[in-house]
Amino acid sequence: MRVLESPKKLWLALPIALLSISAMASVPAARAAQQQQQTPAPAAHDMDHMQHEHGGFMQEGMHHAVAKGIKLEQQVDSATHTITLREGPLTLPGNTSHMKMPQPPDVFWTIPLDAFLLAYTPRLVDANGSAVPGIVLHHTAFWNTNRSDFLCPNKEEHIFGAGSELTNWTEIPGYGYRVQHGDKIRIETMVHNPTGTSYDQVYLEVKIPYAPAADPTASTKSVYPTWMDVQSCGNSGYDLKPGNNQNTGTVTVKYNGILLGVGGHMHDYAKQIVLEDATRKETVATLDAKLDEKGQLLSMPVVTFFDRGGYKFSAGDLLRITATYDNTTGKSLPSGAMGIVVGYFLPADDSAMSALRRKPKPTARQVAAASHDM
Ligand SMILES: [Cu+2]
Repeated sequence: MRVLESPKKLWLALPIALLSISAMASVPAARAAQQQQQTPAPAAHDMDHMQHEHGGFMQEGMHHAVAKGIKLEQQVDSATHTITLREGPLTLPGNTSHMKMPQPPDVFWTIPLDAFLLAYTPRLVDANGSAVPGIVLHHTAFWNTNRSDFLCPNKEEHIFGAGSELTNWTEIPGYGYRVQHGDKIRIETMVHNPTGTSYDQVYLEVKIPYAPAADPTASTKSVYPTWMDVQSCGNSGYDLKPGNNQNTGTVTVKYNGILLGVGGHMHDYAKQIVLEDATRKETVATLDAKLDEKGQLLSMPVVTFFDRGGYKFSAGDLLRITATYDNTTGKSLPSGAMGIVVGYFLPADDSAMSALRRKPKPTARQVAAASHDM
């Protein structure tokens, strides 16, 4: 087992670690962690009402003003096999919390071709193309609305996420995430600006290299992002009481396959997250948070299972996730915590995963017609 340190708010540090291993390098590109205080979100009961709609993450149900004029554009470069997405423009006045900031509405990316998505490189730029600091990105999350998550079918398939660290989901040679022409990817982005500098006309740009699925020379294997959450299949955010907090969730794997490796996603005051295969009575990984002296999260480790050919999951295995926090603020922190072990799953039989494709929803007109018939 191999343990690597990775940056804070790591939506998936794993690809970095996997790449560094495949490149035979022993030290990942550790990044200077950003000292961003997590802004407590509103109480969980405020967040319930839209969650079941589309398996939301942390944004839905909060009473944000909606930013106007936000568009998503995509550029497909078929010579280099790269898609560039641009979401914006965003106006970000200084010293504005995520609750006060008008937030972009969800935008939808229509997949232009049958392909494997290989990597994601996010960055923030202004209208002149100059870099804007990542600290203004609270998070962005990509969800495939045409597929169900393999661990939590009540949710859309969560395929990518990034926070202020602008984590680069590096390509893992030989692996990719298969999409079909016309798939609709919902992009949920939340911004804030804890700095004293205002930014205008900001765009979130994500570069996504792809491999066309029709390429007969390609031998890309499908991997599935795996979000093992202490909240089981519910909304990921939860409250912290003052002092010690230990929360446990479970989820059942319904497919045979292997886990290639895991990273962790937690917030400030985190101590540890543990993934167990309760059926096998084995600890899969123990990830200890690294904090600064104020309790702010600096990094979570990444563990890979290459040396043993992946960690084997059997259909029916019950996974248990346990997150511990020590909230030293003396106050309760509503929705202040998350505890997610994030990895990549390689199923033994990829065709079994086709069952996760969702049936097309009836259009509004069909719904209206049906209700008139009744
Ligand atoms: Cu989080």
